[in-house]
Amino acid sequence: MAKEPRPIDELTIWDDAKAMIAKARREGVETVYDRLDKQTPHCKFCELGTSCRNCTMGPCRITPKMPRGVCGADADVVVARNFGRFVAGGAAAHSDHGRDLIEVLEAILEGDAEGYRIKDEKKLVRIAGEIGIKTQGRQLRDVAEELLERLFSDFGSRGKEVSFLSRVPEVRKEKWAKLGVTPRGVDHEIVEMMHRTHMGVDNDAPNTMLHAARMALADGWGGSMIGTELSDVIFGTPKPSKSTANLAVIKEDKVNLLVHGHNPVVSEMILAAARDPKLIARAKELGATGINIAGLCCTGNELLMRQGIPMAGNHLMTELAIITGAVEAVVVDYQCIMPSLVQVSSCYHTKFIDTAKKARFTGAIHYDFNPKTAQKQAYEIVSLAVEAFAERDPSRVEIPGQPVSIMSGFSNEAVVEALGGTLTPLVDAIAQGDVRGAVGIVGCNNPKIKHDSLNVGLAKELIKRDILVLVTGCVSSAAGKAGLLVPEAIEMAGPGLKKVCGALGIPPVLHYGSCVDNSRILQLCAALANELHVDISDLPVGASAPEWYSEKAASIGLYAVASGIYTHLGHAPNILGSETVTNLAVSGLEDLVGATFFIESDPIKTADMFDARINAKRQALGLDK
Ligand code: XCC
Ligand code: SF4
Repeated sequence: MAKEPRPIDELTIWDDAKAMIAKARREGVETVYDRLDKQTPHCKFCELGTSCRNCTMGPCRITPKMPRGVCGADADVVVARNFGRFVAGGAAAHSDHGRDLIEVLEAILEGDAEGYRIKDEKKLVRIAGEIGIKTQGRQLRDVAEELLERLFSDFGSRGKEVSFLSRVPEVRKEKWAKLGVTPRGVDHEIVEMMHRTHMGVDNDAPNTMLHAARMALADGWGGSMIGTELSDVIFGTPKPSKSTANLAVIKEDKVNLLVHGHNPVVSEMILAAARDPKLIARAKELGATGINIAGLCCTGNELLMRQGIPMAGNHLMTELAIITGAVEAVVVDYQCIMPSLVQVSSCYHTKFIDTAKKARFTGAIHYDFNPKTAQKQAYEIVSLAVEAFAERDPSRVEIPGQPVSIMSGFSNEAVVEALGGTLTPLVDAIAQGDVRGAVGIVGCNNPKIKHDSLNVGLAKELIKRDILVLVTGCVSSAAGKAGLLVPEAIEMAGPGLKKVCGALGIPPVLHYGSCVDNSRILQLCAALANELHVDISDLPVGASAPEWYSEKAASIGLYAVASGIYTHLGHAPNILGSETVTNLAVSGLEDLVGATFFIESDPIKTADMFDARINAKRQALGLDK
């Protein structure tokens, strides 16, 4: 018997989304919500993490009656192995993205990347210096070449620790060394996790979990940090700028091209091509007034941070954006791109174009994008979008609402500049209690959770309590649409935050970038801890992924906790089938790394938890009596 679809009001908090879900239902276009209905109830063993497919003596399911798999693995071992591989997927995704940027830098240095250049030379020299490369009196090229070698070697297995550990407070590094979780090399830790989780290798759940932490640290302080830093070097370090968000950034009178995925290497070129006068002239010939590039997910965040492009939406808006009927092309790189977008595109005139050899979509138009030919390829792709404008069916176009203003571009460099050159004013504001603490709200959407209800609910609740909020990834669009990313949002903040942000002319919720840019938050925490001569776990800070869905989010959560940051998840990962693993995650890690996870699905209660934690940390630092 077919289930009744859930009422639209229960699915999302946004009017633009509701209008498009209704349109999808009218037009018979299947969305993520329809498929979730068909997939539920989910397999209980998989939900608990107690099913194992790691060998062909199984698959096995662990139950009270069958407490061990064929090989003898119990629930703890099976859950830990599954979670370890889950986090490995996330760490690999971020880090492989980071490596792609090293390869672009290499191509630039080899003169093989027309259209790309080193935009922020100062930053290149600065980060080289930070990881111990001699910079004084040397040519930029020599420094860049050595940096390249060092970062490539961060992926290998010969290092004692990844380079950016130079940023970590000494006390933290000592803790990691004592636990044996100092991340050595990105590929090293991921390969070792695959090894450990093979049948008959690591059969002690806490030991597997500690390695998961080590691997996640290799992501946060390695792969992701490299991704962020080199994106800044190549495309420029973000500075605050204004833009707009929601589906109304799609323009009825323009050729609309959406960039989706994570890596700015493709989308930066697309944006440059869209400014080509010949293509604009052709768009006008076909009756459009111009070419509009808008963003989805983290590629969107990358371009919003550096180029100020408008944001069409986050994860759960990606299908709905196409359903407006006004999108000529979706150009994707990799990660978080639902394969369903090919089918949704085929219901309209939308061209779906994939660009990475490692991320192909059956039914898509494929471009084997590479730095050498990027300019020409980008021109061809934008040209495809422009020509598609002629195929648009105006009777099927519906673009809901009005765009909302946002402010973006808060890199640490930009924040330090806004503060007058040092972090001291921020430290003072925290010490005086105007800013009581800070929480990074990060991560995704998940159709099991009312779209953006927790992301927005938690952000609003925290700023009321004078807790500064930093957002990245899909939470940034949510915060933007809720009006939280403009200086005027201080009206929704508590008195202290209102005073500080008001004086600086910044929003109480700062857009800190894409998901790899959570490394910016790590770096900020490390800098604050170093300034105060304490450990990261002593700071009045927290992290949250309220509506997470992805392996990457699990890796982010784990590197945050392992770095000493108290971390909230809106729902539990698939570990509840093991008491050992669950207890370790929600309490046992506190003794080991000075932070834990907590799971809570109510935004007010979540804010209460952060409040209590921040109060305790403030008292321990002697800031409050
Ligand atoms: Fe999650 Fe990363 Fe993806 Fe959005 S895009 S759905 S991982 S928040 Ni970065
Ligand atoms: Fe079953 Fe063990 Fe094989 Fe997993 S590794 S499928 S628990 S026999």
